[in-house]
Amino acid sequence: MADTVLICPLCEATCGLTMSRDGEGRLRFRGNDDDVFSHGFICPKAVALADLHEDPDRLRRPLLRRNGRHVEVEWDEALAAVEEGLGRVIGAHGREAVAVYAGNAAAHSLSLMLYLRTFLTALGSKSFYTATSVDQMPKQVSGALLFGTGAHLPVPDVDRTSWLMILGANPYVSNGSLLTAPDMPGRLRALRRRGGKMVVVDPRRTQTAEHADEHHFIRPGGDAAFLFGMVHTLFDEDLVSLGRLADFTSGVDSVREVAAEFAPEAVAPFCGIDASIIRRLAREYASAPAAAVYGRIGTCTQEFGTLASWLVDVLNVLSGNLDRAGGAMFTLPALGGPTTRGEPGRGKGTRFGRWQSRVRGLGESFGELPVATLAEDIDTPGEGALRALVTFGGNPCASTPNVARLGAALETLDFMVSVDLYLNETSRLADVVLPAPSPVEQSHYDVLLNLLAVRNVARYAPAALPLPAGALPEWEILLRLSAAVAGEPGARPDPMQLDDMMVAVTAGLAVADPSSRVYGRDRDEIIAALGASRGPERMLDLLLRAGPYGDGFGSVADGLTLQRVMDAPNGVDLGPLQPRLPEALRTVSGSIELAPPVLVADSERLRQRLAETAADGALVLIGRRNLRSNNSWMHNVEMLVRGKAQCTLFVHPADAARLGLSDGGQARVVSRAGEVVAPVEVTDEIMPGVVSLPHGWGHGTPGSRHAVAAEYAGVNSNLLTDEHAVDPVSGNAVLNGIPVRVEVAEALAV
Ligand SMILES: Nc1nc2c(c(=O)[nH]1)N[C@H]1C(S)=C(S)[C@@H](COP(=O)(O)OP(=O)(O)OC[C@H]3O[C@@H](n4cnc5c(=O)[nH]c(N)nc54)[C@H](O)[C@@H]3O)O[C@H]1N2
Ligand SMILES: Nc1nc2c(c(=O)[nH]1)N[C@H]1C(S)=C(S)[C@@H](COP(=O)(O)OP(=O)(O)OC[C@H]3O[C@@H](n4cnc5c(=O)[nH]c(N)nc54)[C@H](O)[C@@H]3O)O[C@H]1N2
Ligand code: SF4
Ligand SMILES: [Mo]
Repeated sequence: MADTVLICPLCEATCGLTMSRDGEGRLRFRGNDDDVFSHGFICPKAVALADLHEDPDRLRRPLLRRNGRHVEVEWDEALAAVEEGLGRVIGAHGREAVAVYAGNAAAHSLSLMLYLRTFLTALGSKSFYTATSVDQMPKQVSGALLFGTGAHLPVPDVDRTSWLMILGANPYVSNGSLLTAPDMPGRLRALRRRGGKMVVVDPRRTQTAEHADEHHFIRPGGDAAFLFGMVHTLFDEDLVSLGRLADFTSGVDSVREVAAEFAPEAVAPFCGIDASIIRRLAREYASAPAAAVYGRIGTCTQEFGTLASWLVDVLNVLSGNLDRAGGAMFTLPALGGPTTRGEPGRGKGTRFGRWQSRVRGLGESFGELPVATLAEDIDTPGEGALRALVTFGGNPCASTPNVARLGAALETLDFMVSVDLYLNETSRLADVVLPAPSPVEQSHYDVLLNLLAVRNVARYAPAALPLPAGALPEWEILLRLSAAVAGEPGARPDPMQLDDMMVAVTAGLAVADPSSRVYGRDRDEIIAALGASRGPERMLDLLLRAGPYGDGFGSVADGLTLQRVMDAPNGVDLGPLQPRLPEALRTVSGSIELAPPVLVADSERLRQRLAETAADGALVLIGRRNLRSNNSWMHNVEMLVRGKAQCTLFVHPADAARLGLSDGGQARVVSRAGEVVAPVEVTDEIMPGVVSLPHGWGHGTPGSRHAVAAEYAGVNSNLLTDEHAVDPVSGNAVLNGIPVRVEVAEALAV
């Protein structure tokens, strides 16, 4: 059999793969050397796709809960149960009583990327939650405020930069995030080989830090203060130099005023980095030919998440590095996106807080509510309590703060549906579980991640294996679910007509958009040209052809169509990132609004905290990621979990000595929300006063189907994180810097 080419859907790196069979017929995945973007790079997770595909625990049939047990049923029966169950809740409590949670797979599954919207529209509930609010919501909020585009953010141009500062990210392990770049380790090595410098700021000396020129421990939550110290230095030492950005940037003076309160000498005790180091880094950064500051999970999922995310961009603007080669740049994606639609250089801006969460009153952002409020909006009795939940490709009982409360709340729901590959800690609680096909049975195009890639590329891969009998493609599952909740009982729409409607709406928007390559054309002519075949490919073809490189349905010779992209199985390289400002801006003013009032105001919260330093003996918890893991969901693959235990508590030797903890012994970790007992790993790679536990573990809960994962269960670190702790601007959960007490767990000590 000839090798089949595919694109890895597991993480943001989007590596090209090949699939073949060995002599015994077993699947084998390798890096695709000819891929225009990844050039053969691969990590252990992609090798494990074979085992994931063959995993007997992976769901293949719809499940219905009867007498507390999940039994396999036919699709029609499962979908009828959904229509009845959700219909019952909607009839009694209204549409808002049905909540939706979309997990990480919503950024990786082509079907979810294109069809989740259809389901949300059909359902018509504002009770929508995603993994974004335990992840990058602060970055999206600050991006929307500064540039007018929440989903399309500047990306550090790692391939051309000469000075890169990484805060709260570990791309040697995560392979990059909000930064799509296959082989981040190789790209970072290349940066140093060409004489560039890499600085890592992290409470842990990570694998990435080991490969950096400099690493500085920072106190968890200290980033906004530290970055303010750098901003202050730029003004103080006359190093601000916006270059061409000055023509379309407002608010510089306000930033100068706010930063005046944050001299390096004032922030140093709070963030734990010496003032002299902060000043030196600011000078180095300002004098580098091309430099970028990049922050990720550690700067987002913390107390000052939006401030820190904002200040990353503030630095890139003040130093003139935004929108220049080697700085931080916007992509020009083939499908288009928020920066390619509408009037170039100007937009409507983003309104936040159009509705609020029920109990705590936290505002929505981009149409979703903070998931940290989901449990209380279910378990607080009274008017408006949530009564049903639909989850897509997520595991909130593993990944959101205070999972004990959420799990208990989900057990009280009237009805729950999950679409997933597994019966995990969350879907085990669902009344109906619908199996998404294996990743290798799904076609792929990175609709979202190409917005954030270090190169403009267009790559499509058809499903590597056909769907087995009795399986439904995920887009069809979504259409059938949509039809089950749209309209009224007895008058539901036809699922496939919903697909036609979606294409018609998108085509209508495209012909009305002056920036589109089909502007002014006849909508029905466009729809007819797409053909009648349903599914994601038709939508992809439409978006590609109307997009910035598109053929405009015949108006641009050699423009892209889906067929042209398919004809290049190794991908179409559209070149390195190009400067796009001010045209890519979508703010109301048409300028970079560098000093959004809400962030200037939030700076005061930080200023008031500067006087605080860690009390003697106080400990805070942070997370970490493992190379052979993917959040909560690849632990049922033996080759990824065997060997040295991954779910251990990192403790600094000084703290271990003080607390009487020993390497290999057990520790009890206690927070406001809960407690866990985990094996201790004593290591000086973690900062004193900080302990670290990875998230996504704690398997083997009753009713889940995870034979392997249950053997390597680990503990769920989100038993410790606190649902009350959120970044107030974005509502994002605080998952790092959790105050904890740690003690020897006598009973379990080895
Ligand atoms: N303490 C702590 N908590 C964290 C984090 C942290 O750093 N620390 N990180 C946070 C982050 S960044 C994230 S993104 C979240 C992740 O939070 P979630 O998205 O809730 O969790 P995942 O484990 O990524 O779950 C993904 C699910 O999608 C399923 N899946 C995979 N492919 C498909 C598919 O094609 N279709 C469907 N329908 N399902 C599929 C998998 O089986 C799995 O159950 O966790 C967050 N939680
Ligand atoms: N192998 C693997 N790859 C993955 C995933 C996975 O689970 N496993 N998950 C994927 C997902 S969903 C995402 S979002 C990305 C995330 O990608 P990254 O952000 O690169 O991932 P992390 O390894 O969580 O890195 C966060 C870092 O922040 C540090 N940190 C914690 N608190 C603070 C703080 O207050 N300040 C600073 N400066 N640093 C802090 C931690 O020590 C850690 O090193 O990874 C993706 N890739
Ligand atoms: S780095 Fe990510 S995209 Fe690349 S092979 Fe590994 S899991 Fe797949
Ligand atoms: Mo994430």
